[in-house]
Amino acid sequence: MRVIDSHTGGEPTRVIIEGGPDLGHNSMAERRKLFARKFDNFRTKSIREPRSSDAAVGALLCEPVDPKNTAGVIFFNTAGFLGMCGHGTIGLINTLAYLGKISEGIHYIETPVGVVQAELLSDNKVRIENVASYRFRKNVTVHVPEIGDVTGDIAWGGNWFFLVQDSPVELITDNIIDLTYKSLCVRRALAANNITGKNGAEIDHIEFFGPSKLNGVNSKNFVMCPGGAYDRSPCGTGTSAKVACLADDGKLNEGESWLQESIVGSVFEASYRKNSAGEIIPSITGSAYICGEARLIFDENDPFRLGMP
Ligand code: PYC
Repeated sequence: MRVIDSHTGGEPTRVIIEGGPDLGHNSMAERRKLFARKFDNFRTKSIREPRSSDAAVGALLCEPVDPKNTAGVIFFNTAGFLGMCGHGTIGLINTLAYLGKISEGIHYIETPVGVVQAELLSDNKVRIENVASYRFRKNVTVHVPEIGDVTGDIAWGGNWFFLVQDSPVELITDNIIDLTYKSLCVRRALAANNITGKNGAEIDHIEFFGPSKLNGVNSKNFVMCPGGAYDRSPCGTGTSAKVACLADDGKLNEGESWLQESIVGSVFEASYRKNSAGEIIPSITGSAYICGEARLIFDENDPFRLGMP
C-alpha cells in the first residue's frame, strides 16, 4: 500500500494512492458502505497504530463516478468512517498537486455526502466549498454528570456536531487532557439522552468555542473527533457547522469572513454563500503541507499487521 502523508494546520491526513480495496464504480456513499462491510481491515491497518495514529484521518483516493470530477474520496479514522472532511480535502488537493495530477484552479471531489468544490490556490492554500450546511436544533441542554448542564447547538457541516459556545474549560494547550475528557463526557451524555442529528444520526463531533487572542481572529475552538482524538486544525466541517449557526443567528452575512483558530493556533478562513435553494454553502480556506511518502508493509508474522485493537 502506498500512502502520502500531509498535515493541514497540524492535523494529519494519509491518502492511500495505491493498494486500497477495490470498491467498484458505484457512488462514494455506496462504496463507503462496501468498504465498511467487507474491507474494514484496510481502514484499521492503514490508520491505526503502529503505522499511523488516532489523530490521523485516512483518505482512500477513488476514481470518480463522473469523469468530469477530479477524484472521489472516502474519509475514515481509527474509529470508523467520516462523511466529509475539510482538513482532509485540503490535504488531498495538496497531495494530488504533489503527485503532479492537478494544477492551480478549481477541482470537484466526490465524497459520500456530496460533491465538493476545491480550488488550489498558490502557496499550498486550498479553498473548499463544502456541502450545504445547516443548524438542526438551537440551544439544546444536556445534563452531563461530570460537568453539569451543557447547552449547545446541533448542526451539520458534512458531519454532525454539538457546538458549545462557552467552553467549560479554558482553550489553552495545557488543558488538552481536560478538554478531551469533558468533550467525551458531553458526547456520552448526548448519546445516553438520545440527542441526535437528523433522522437519529449520531452526533460524533463535539466543539467547544471561546475567544481567540490572535489579532483579527473571531474565535478559537477545540474539536473532539469520533474516537478519542481532537482535531489539531480548526476542523473544516466543524467550521462549516459554525458558519451555518452564525448565519442562522444573523451574526454573519453572506460573503463576510470568519477566522476560526484551532486549539493549537492554526487558522481557517471561512465564509458562505446561499445557493438557489437558499441553503448555506460554506467556504473554508487553509493550507496543507506534504510531510511523508511511504510504502506500508504488513508482515504476515506481525501480530499487529491489521493495526492495534
Ligand atoms: O476538517 O472536517 C474536518 C475534520 C473532520 C474530522 C477531522 N477533521
